[in-house]
Amino acid sequence: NDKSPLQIERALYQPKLPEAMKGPVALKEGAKTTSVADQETIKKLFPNTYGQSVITLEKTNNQSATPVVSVGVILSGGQAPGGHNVIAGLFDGLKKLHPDNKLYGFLGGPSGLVEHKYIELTHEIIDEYRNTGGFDIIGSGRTKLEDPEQFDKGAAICHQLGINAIVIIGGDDSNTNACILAEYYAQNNTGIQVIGCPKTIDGDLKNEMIETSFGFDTACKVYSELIGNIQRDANSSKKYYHFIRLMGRSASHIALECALQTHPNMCIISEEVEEKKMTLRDIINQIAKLIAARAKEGYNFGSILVPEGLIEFIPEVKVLINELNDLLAHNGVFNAIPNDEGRREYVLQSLTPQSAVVFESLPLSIGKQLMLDRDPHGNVQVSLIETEKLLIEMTKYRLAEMKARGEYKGKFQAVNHFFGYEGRCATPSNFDADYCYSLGNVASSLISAGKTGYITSIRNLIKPASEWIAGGVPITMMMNIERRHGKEKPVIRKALVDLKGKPFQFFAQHRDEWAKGNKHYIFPGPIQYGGSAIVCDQPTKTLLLEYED
Ligand code: FBP
Repeated sequence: NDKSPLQIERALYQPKLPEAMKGPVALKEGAKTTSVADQETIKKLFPNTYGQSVITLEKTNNQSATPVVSVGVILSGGQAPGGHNVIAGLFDGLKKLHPDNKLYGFLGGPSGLVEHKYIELTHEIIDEYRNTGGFDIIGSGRTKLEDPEQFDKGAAICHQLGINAIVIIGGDDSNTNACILAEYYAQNNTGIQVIGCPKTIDGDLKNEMIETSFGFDTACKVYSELIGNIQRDANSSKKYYHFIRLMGRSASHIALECALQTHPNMCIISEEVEEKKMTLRDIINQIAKLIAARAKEGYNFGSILVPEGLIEFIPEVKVLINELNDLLAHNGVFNAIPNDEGRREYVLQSLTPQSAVVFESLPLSIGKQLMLDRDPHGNVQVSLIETEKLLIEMTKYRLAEMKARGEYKGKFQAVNHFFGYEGRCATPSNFDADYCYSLGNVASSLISAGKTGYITSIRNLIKPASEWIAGGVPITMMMNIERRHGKEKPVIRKALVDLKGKPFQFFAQHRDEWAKGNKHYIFPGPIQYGGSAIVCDQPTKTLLLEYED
C-alpha cells in the first residue's frame, strides 16, 4: 500500500458542518452594505455588485428545486491546508443540490481559466483528496486576473463548457480580482457568477465578517510544534540561540500566533517595529540586550521568532526596497548586467545617497536577495530573503562590541531556521478540515441562489462547528482605495496585526516574563486528529483572544 495509516484513516474523516447546513438551506438577506471606506468611488467602479446584502444560511424544511449548474474552481496563490476540502465541500454541495451538477477544476491557478486548461472533477478524483493538504488536485498559480482580455478568454471557455459560476479560492489580492471579474461578467451579461473563498496561511485576509482565512490554523500549529521541539532541545543542550523566521509575507500574524502557542524568549512583530520607527540598529540592540541579560542569569541559549516580512517594515530598509522596486522594474540595463558585482555597482550608483548607505551596510548575500525578481503582484519575495541570518550576523558584531566594553559576558552560538513551506501543505487540522468543507458547501448554496461578487463567510468559529454561522458577504464591503505600484486601486483591505488588539496586547503583557529563564516554554506537540476535542478541535489562540468574552 502506498498510503500511510494516517492517510487511510484521514480519508474517512467526515468534516463537521454548521447545524444549519446539515439539510436544505434557505438564504436570508440581511442589511445592505457599503464599503469600509471610499464608498462613492467603489460604488462607481462596481455598479452591479456594490451594496448587496450580507447573507446568512438558515435551515429550511422545503428544499425547492434548483436548476442544473456547472461550476469552475480555481486555486490561486500560495498553498494553504484545507484547499482540497473547499473543493470537496463545493462538489458535495453541488451534487446534493442536483446530481447532474458538474464541477470543473482549472489547472495551475488563474492561468488555467485564461489558457483553457481544465479537468472535470469526478467522485473518484474528489475522494482521493478528501482531508488532505496541498493544492495538487488541480494545482495553483500566481497569475493575476486583471485584464479584460483575460476575462473574455475565461468567459469563452465557460460558455463552451456551460459553466455558470467560478469559485476563486485565494487571498486578498485574488479575492479583489474575483470581485473585478464578477463585476465585469455582470456588466457584460455573460451569465457567469463569481464567488470568492478566503484562503491564506498568512492570516491577513480577515475582518468583521471573515474571522480568519483557512490554512492559518494548521500552518501555525505545525510551526508551533517545531518551535516547541527546538525550545526543548535548546533547554536540554543549553548552548544555542535559535533564530526562527516564520512565513507570512507582510503581516506578523503567524509569528504572533506561534509566540502565543510556544512562549519564546523573544518574538519580533513587524507592525510594532514600523509603529515605533525602529531602525535595524534598534532591533539588534534589543536582541543583544536580551542575550546579555540572559547570560547574566546563566542562560546562553534561547528562542527568537522573526516574521518573514520584517525586512520590509524597518523604515530605512522599506525606503530602500521601494527605490529598488522602481529602479528594477522592467530595467533592461540592469537585467543585461551579467554578474552580481556589476549589478551591485549599478544599484549603488542609482540609489539615493541614504539608501546607498543602507544597501552597503547589509551583508552581500542580503543585498543580492533584495535584487531578486519581484513576484507577479510586484511584491519582494520575502521568503527568499534570509532575515534571520542578517540578524544573527549583526547581533554577533554587537555582542562582540559589548564584550569589549565589559557589558556582556557569555557565549553566543546561533542556529538559523526558516519555517514556511513545511506548514503550507500539512494535513489540515480538524478545524481547517471542517472550516474548509463548510466554506465549499456555502459556495454551492450561493451559486445556486444566483449570487455573484460574494465571498463565503463562516463566523462564530471559536464555538463547536455545529454552532458556526454560515453565509456570504459582498466583496465590495471589504474594499477601499489604496495606492498600489503607483496607481489608486480598489482593493480588499489587508489586515495587519492590530497593536491595540487582544492577541498583541496579551503577548505584550507577557513577553518580559518569557524573555527570562526557561520555565515558561510551551511544547504544543504535533497536530492531533483523533482523541478528545480539547486536543483536536482547538482554534488558534488568536481567534480565542479576539472572540472570547
Ligand atoms: P498567499 O498569500 O498567496 O496565500 O501566499 C502565502 C505565502 O505562503 C507567503 O507566506 C509567502 O511569502 C509566499 O506565499 C511565498 O510564495 P511562493 O510560494 O511563491 O514562494
